[in-house]
Amino acid sequence: MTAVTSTVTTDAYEGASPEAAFEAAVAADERIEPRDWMPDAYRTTLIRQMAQHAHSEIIGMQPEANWITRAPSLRRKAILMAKVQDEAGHGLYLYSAAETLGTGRDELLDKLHAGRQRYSSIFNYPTLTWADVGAIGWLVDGAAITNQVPLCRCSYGPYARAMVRICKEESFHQRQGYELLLTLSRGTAAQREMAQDAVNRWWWPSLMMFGPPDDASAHSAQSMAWKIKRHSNDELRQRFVDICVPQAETLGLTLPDPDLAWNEERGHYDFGAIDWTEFQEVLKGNGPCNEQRITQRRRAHEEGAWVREAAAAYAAKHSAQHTQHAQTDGKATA
Ligand code: BYC
Repeated sequence: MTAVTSTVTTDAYEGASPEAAFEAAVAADERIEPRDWMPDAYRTTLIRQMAQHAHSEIIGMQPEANWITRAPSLRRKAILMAKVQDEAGHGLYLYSAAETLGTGRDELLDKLHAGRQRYSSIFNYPTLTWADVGAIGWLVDGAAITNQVPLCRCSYGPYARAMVRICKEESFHQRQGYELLLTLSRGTAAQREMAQDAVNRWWWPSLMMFGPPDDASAHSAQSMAWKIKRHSNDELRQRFVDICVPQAETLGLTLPDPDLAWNEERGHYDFGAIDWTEFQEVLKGNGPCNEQRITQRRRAHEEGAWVREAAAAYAAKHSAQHTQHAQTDGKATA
């Protein structure tokens, strides 16, 4: 990964018009910071992508949380709880990063709950067995890392910096999923079958996580020109397939695609056609779990209202005490 070496803001381009300073900073691989001038469409695109990303992190807690009470050992339970908590943390980093663009967290959550902002298609699939926790770690977190490592070089500073920490944690998540599947695949025949079944169900939806094919990707060209995205959806999808095939071999599991074959000429694995109709249906809200996920999210938000109120009351009390102490100290020194 080539690091973005400088965090020089557009202030460095004194004398240039704001537009020219922005273009020059992007061209020079510098980061755009919250107080820098940026085109409205750049801001809107970032809010759209970062909000979708943040929503994915918190909705993504649901399919895995489904297995916390049924984890097969204390060790597995502790690992899974830590992972699900990490996802909540990722959501918080990303909502905070989105707030630097002038949009409040409440507003973003309202849009999610009203169905006006998306979350990743992948979280609309059910976790039917314990092996799904492994398949999510290996494939879903693996796909997420492939997509997110280049986002550490995103032109928008707060998003790029949030991604550095998220990627470190995702890397641990991916490994725990791989290790879980390895244990199952080396276990009894029933465990092995369960691992294979989970991989069969999660493979294609994981490939869809990268978004529509390049020729149908509405935002890619502009996002790449702005260096928000560094690679196209198809490039990253191909990278992911190339990484997964040898890993599946080590696991002793197969990937459910008869067309998967090494292409010497391209230096990549060829793979079969993705069912984009299924993807579009999931995006329209017709996936197996869309209704369940959003209903649960709305309920969690409503049931958490007292926590937000208590936190706000506590903060107000502390701020009042702080002001009172400052006034008392002022009088004492007068
Ligand atoms: N699902 O022009 P395109 C995680 C939409 S969570 C739903 O290619 P773009 C984890 C897209 O929004 C990790 N919608 O878009 C958490 C657009 O619709 P709108 C989640 C999708 O933005 C817990 C339309 O299709 N990762 O790892 O240039 C537990 C056209 O697409 C999807 C991120 O969010 C999809 N899969 O590229 C475990 C990564 N794909 O908005 C794990 C950050 C596309 O015009 N996001 N759409 O109505 C990105 O990198 C980019 O937004 C995408 C799409 C590559 C996803």
